[in-house]
Amino acid sequence: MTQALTLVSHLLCPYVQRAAIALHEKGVPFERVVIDLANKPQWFLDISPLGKVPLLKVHKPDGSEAVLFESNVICEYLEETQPGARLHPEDPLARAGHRAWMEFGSAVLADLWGYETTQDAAVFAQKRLALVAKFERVEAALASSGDGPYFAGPNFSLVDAVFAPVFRYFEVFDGLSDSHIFDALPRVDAWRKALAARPSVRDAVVPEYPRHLMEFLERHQAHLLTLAA
Ligand SMILES: N[C@@H](CCC(=O)N[C@@H](CS)C(=O)NCC(=O)O)C(=O)O
Repeated sequence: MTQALTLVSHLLCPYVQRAAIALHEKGVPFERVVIDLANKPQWFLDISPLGKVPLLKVHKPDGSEAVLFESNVICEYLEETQPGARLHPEDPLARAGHRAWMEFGSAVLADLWGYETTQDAAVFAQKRLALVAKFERVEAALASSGDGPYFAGPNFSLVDAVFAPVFRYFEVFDGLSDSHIFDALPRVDAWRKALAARPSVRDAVVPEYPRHLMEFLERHQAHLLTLAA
């Protein structure tokens, strides 16, 4: 049964991008409503238990509406209910492993938040090291998970949908000043390039995404900006 879907979004949010990528991969049409997190509308606060995006509004055939929050929960719901490409492995053990790496992607985003918002050079250096350590773990996981181009080999999965928005940040950051984070991580480097070329990944953000991210860095007076050549 088809149900109309609305993804409540923010232009930069990496968690929103997960759901948008999954929807694109499955070829499922959806409406996107973009809100300003600095000025959250009351209707959004009323339906978002944590005051966070993404939300997925599911319009039911009887006219009622359900609201899902938490990006990974939304992705799992889409996987269970929507037609199109399967984005999880069939094997339960492999599927559990993928879910674990999706969680790992959220831990990477927590370090990234500090990396991109801090004004402090020492905190920045510490977050950079934390990111390198996490990407080294990813490099090791890729070594045992297939020959690419995606996380588990030729088939795009939800782990790819989680990491693509992570890597997108570095397209902008490394344009300011090369972080060299991926220099010794050839598998991660090849993976991020394959993800950047994927249409669902490209289309998960507006073309003005780099400008919005630069404005975000300026609003935070981010240390990253001081590294620009
Ligand atoms: N665990 C949540 C995290 C979502 C999240 O942190 N969203 C951010 C934007 S990227 C947000 O809405 N923050 C609320 C705010 O900035 O006030 C998920 O996976 O959906």
